[in-house]
Amino acid sequence: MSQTLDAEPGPLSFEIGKTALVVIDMQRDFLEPGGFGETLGNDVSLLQAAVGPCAAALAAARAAGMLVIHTREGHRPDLSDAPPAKIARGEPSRRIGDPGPMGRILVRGEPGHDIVSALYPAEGEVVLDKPGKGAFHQTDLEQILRNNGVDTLLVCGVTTEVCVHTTIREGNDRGYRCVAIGDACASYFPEFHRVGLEMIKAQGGIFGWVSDSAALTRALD
Ligand code: TIU
Repeated sequence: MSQTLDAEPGPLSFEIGKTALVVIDMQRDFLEPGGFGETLGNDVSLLQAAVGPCAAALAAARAAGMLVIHTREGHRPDLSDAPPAKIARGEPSRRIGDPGPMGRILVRGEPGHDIVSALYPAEGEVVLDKPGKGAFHQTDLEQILRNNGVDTLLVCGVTTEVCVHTTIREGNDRGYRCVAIGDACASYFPEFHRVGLEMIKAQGGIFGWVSDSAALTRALD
């Protein structure tokens, strides 16, 4: 049985069993003070806007029995998978791997690398660690999606124009139908959030669709 999701540039028909909700990087390092997002000079409070809508999308997906995948951006403790060009970004005394109030910045296993408590993964949900911005880069995401027969990705999380965009672009090029759940995404730059969503759905949906958490909840009801 298929469901219909109200989206732009047009409605999308999808099957729950062939769809995954992908929650991108809702980590303390991006959403809470003292983490990677703040070291880059950002006002992290702006990302709070996505928490409620992400929780609604998660609740709807869980109730429907949909595959849920949480991603986390971060690096091995020895930083062997962190490109020097990436480490060089940000305030010199608080770069990737440096100590901070939530442990070493953007390092796997540290408190800041963990997902915020409001959106914590449930038992059995996939948690995917990724070293880059896109969720397909150097991860087993494609294998997981193939094994589960997935053809459609509902993508939410942070930030809209960085990791959400990169993942949607990567997914689109791999043949997945990608939908940004717009209100469940957020950016440190409200303008980039707005324009980022516009970019996805322009030109007849050049690399995806844009919907919202209320439409997703209606579609799965
Ligand atoms: N800085 C910024 O906007 N984003 C990132 O570095 N990572 C993600 O988007 N997750």
